[in-house]
Amino acid sequence: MILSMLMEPEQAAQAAADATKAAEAATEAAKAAPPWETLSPWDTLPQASTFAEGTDALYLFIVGISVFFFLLVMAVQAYFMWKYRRLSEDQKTSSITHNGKIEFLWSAIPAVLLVVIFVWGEVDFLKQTVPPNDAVQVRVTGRQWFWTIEYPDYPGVQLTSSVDESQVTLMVPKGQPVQLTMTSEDVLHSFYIPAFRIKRDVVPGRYTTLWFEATQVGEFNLYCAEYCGDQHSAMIGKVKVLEPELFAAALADAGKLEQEPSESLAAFGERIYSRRGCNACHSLDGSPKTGPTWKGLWQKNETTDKGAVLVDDNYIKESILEPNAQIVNGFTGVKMPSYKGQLDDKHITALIEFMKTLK
Ligand code: HEC
Ligand SMILES: [Cu+2]
Repeated sequence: MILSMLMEPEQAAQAAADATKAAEAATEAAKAAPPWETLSPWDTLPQASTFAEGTDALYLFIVGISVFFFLLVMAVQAYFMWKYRRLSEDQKTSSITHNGKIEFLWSAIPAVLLVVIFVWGEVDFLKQTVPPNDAVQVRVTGRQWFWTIEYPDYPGVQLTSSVDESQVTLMVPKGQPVQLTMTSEDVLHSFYIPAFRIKRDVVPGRYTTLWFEATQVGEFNLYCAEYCGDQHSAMIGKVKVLEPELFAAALADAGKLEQEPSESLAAFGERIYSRRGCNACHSLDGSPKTGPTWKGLWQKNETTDKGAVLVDDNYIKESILEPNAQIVNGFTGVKMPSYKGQLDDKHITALIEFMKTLK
C-alpha cells in the first residue's frame, strides 16, 4: 500500500499484478494433492521413515516362506494321494514306522527359519526401542477423542487433532530423529503412523515412548489404533514432514492460537472449539455428547450438583478451568479435563462470545 503510493501508477499496477501472480502460485502449490490422494487403492503404503524398509522386508520374508511351504506341502500331498492311491479292493496298507532322516529335516529346517525370524525381528526391535540422544522431543497426550502434541523445546506451541476434520497434529523435520513421550488422560489409546511403520500403546498413568526418523516430505495419516470409546474412529490426524530449515518457523505458525486481524471474537472462539478438542465432547446442535451441548447454553439455568446456576461469564470460565467445581446433572460419567494453563483469558472470552451465538 505504502509502496504503491510512492510509485508511478503503471509501476504500481505492475507490482500489484506481480503480487497477485505470486499469491496464485502459492495457492496452486498448496492445492497440490497430498501423497495419499494420488495413491490408488492397490498401491502399497509409502515408506516414509528409516524403519519402513526393514519392517517391510521382514514382513515379505515371512509371507514368502509361508507361501513357499504352503505350496510345497500341498503339492507333495497331492502327488502322494495320487501315487499311493488304493489300486485294488484287497490291497493292504504297508507297515511304515518312521524315517529318522526326514523327521530330523522337518524339525531342523523350520527351527532354523524361526531363529532367523526371531534374530531379524529382535535387531529391528532394538533399533526401534532405543532412541538417539539428539532426537527432537515431543510430548503426546491421548484423550477421548483427540491428541494433544507439545514440544518442550518450543514452549507455548500446542497442536491437536480434531474429531471433525483431520488436521495437522504432528509436525516433524525430515531426516532428524524424533522421540515421542506419550501418556493418556483417560483410557488406553494407541499411537499409530502406518507410513512410518510405528505403533505403540498410550497408557493412562505411565509413559511410553516411540521414535522415528522421517525420510519424505509430505503429509501422512495418524490414527488411534485402540478402540477407546464411541468416537474412536474420529481420533485421527495428519503428520506433516517438513524440510528441517522450514520446521521451526512452520511449527511456531501452526502452533499459535491467536485471533487473526480480520477475525471476529466469536469466529476465533469457534476455531478454539475445534482446535482445542472441545468438539470431541460438546455439540453445537443440541444433541448431548460426552458433555452438554453448547446450543442455548448462554444465560440458561443449569442444574448442577451444587444447585442451580445461571450460565454467565464466570460460570463458563470456572467450567473450563475447574470443570469439577460444579458438575452438570446427568454428566458424571467422563470427566472434562481442566484447561488451566492451556487457555488464557483471551481464549476464554472468545469461547464465551462464540457460545453467545449458539441460540
Ligand atoms: C472429554 C470430554 C470434554 C472435553 C474435551 C471438553 N469438555 Fe467441557 N464438559 C464435559 C463434561 C462431561 C461436562 C459436564 C460436567 C461438568 O460440568 O464438569 C462439561 C461441561 C462444560 C461446560 C459447562 C456446560 C453446562 O452445560 O453447564 C462448559 C462451559 C465446558 N464444558 C466448556 C468446554 C470447553 C471450552 C472445552 C474445550 C476447550 C471443553 N469443554 C472440552 C466434557 C468435556
Ligand atoms: Cu483412542
